[in-house]
Amino acid sequence: MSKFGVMVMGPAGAGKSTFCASLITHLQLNRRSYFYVNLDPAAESFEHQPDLDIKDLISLEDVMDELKLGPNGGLIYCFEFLMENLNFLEEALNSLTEEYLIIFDMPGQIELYTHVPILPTLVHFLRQPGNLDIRLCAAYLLEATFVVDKAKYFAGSLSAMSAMYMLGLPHLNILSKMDLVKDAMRKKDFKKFIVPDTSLLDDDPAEIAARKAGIDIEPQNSSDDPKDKEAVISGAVFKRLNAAVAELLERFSMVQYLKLDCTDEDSLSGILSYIDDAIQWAEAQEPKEIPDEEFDEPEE
Ligand SMILES: Nc1nc2c(ncn2[C@@H]2O[C@H](COP(=O)(O)OP(=O)(O)OP(=O)(O)O)[C@@H](O)[C@H]2O)c(=O)[nH]1
Ligand SMILES: [Mg+2]
Repeated sequence: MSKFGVMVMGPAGAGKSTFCASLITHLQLNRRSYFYVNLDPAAESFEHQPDLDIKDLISLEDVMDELKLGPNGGLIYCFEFLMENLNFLEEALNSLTEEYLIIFDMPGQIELYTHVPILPTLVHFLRQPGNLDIRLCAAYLLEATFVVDKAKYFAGSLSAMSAMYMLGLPHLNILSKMDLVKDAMRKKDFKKFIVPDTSLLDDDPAEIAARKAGIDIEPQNSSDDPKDKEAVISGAVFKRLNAAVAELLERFSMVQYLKLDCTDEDSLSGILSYIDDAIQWAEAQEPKEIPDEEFDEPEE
């Protein structure tokens, strides 16, 4: 019997826990079963109480106090500890049926998604056939406000792609907090950010004018002095770096975004159907018996 789950990931403050809470409220309204797993050892308050909380295994505060670690080192320690105690997850999740959507609320430390090999091990454990056998997908959240700063937007898109490669899961990229940009940006302008590509860099008026005039904008740090090479990247070099990242994203055509507005039921319902599709949840459901009263004629 398969189980089904979604791992909600993304940088700090991207809106992961808020999305988990809204998704749970939406599932409740639609009479669907869920199991909420908090894997952020620093998370304190929740709109919906987790069904399983990593803090019952290990808390970041204790780790930082006792081992004199900082928050990031402490988090890595907590995850290494979880890896040594995977029965904590196994015991809680083992009896869940295919009706349940298991929602993993992840921490926001970006290093967890990019440079430590802990998450691939965790994902492998959760998906392993014959063991928990969870059909899992990733929901990677990035704040929609990032589109205001293109460098930030491309860097965020690159981190989403990095998580996608590292985990090898069916992967949804989601621009969260859409309510914050809805009024500030025209729909047509925002549409360009749904699939990152190099044309997004075309609308710098100075650059367009320079290109039209056939002028090559020279990098500011073009000297051979090693001290200059160490200097902060800026000006044309920075633009070229952004263009290279944009080209990379475009060439692989791997990143595309869905829009999320947690205050809008239709938006949540749309995201949930993408999750369901990615893990093929509907296909595994037993046809349910409809209670007789639902067939009753409405009273005049
Ligand atoms: N306007 C708006 N604010 C949001 C939305 N989602 C989250 N926020 C706010 O953004 C902040 C961070 O939200 P969280 O849901 O805690 O983000 P997170 O990704 O879980 O954060 P960490 O777990 O600390 O990495 C909070 O102040 C939320 O109220 C949203 O859809 N719209
Ligand atoms: Mg959170």
